[in-house]
Amino acid sequence: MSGAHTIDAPAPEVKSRAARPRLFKVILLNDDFTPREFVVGVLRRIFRMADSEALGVMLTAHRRGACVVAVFTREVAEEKASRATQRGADSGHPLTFTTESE
Ligand code: TYC
Repeated sequence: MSGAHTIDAPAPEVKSRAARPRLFKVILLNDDFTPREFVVGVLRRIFRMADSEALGVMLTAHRRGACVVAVFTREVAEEKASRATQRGADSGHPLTFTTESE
């Protein structure tokens, strides 16, 4: 109880949530239609990857069905996944990026 001479400590769970925000993975999904070079271009532009890194991520998604691209705070992950997916849609490709809580 709070009185004139006591100060309540913040609840521990509130404190740790603020210090370590939840992280979200951006995941690239394979499809049968988007050209490989287009996928590499999107990874380079939106996720600022080097060519070799983008090629590796694209090939992993192509072979295994999906690949983790990067990890961000929720807001950044959702914004990047949405922009990257929209790039494909703008060019008529079904390219899809999703997000998932870590
Ligand atoms: N599978 C696509 C093709 O053969 C290339 C591709 C790779 C598409 C990865 C999406 O996430 C992807 N043209």
